[in-house]
Amino acid sequence: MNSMITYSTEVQQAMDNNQPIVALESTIISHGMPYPQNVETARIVEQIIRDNGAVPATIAIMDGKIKIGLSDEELELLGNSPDVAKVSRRDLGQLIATKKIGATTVAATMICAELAGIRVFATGGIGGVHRGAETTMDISADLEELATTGVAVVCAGAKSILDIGLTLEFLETKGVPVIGYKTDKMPAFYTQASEFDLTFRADDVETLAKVLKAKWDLGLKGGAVVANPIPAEHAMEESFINGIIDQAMVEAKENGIAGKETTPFLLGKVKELTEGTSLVANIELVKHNAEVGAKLAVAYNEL
Ligand code: PSU
Ligand code: MN
Repeated sequence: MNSMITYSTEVQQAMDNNQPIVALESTIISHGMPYPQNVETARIVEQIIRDNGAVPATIAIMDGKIKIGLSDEELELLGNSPDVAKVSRRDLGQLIATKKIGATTVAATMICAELAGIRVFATGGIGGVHRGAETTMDISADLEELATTGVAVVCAGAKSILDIGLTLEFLETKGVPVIGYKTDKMPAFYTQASEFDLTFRADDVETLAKVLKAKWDLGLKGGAVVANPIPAEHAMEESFINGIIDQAMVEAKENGIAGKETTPFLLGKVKELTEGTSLVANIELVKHNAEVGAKLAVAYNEL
């Protein structure tokens, strides 16, 4: 057992009993949503996973260790302290060596989940190719991780703060399956569909589980995106949210925002400009992904 990893009692018991486990990221708590909704959502999401037959494993870096499964106090600490680092693949060694507190992105959560033997991970949205990446070269490390690390990420697609078309091109080049769950189109986070077609659709979690197992049994490295649209009743009006996103992009440029600050800045601006309605949509889609993630983990565990 790797001495840099520690498990909560709940996750350790699930592992000992070969129960299905769903990984959860912590950047969505520290940098993706405001306090206190972030911590409340994290707790609700964990409970949804339990209610659907799996065990939640929220992942973060603390005290020089990768923590798989967090206590209530640890969730609170992540959600309500100003100096939590956003940790992607690049930052993992640094955070462990310096014993600082770090919240894992999709990329870093995938790495930690794979180390722990967890195959299914649920979140809100993945990072991607940013608009204007042809000059900024801002491409999220999440995409490279999906190409490398064997974890399935259940998400509501990618936000249109990103270039969704280029994100899909990048994933195709890297051989990452993007599977539409009950949809033929790539979802766009706040809306159920973007203009982009997917190449495969699954209408039940058993099919999803079989596709993942076949890929991994072939020895193909890398993960997969399970693209699960926001429930219709919580979806936002497309022209409204896209107008807001355009305005947030202008403000990011005016403020000279770059690098790892870009995604948190845009998420915060969108929330501010929509007076919080985007936050409600965000919370609802994460809850839906947790439910599908738990059902997928159960189905995968039974194969
Ligand atoms: N998209 C969201 N909410 C989030 C993130 C993305 O809708 O909280 C976070 C995730 O942790 C994701 C990270 O892995 O932002 C991507 O950041 P970057 O673009 O800097 O790679
Ligand atoms: Mn970036």
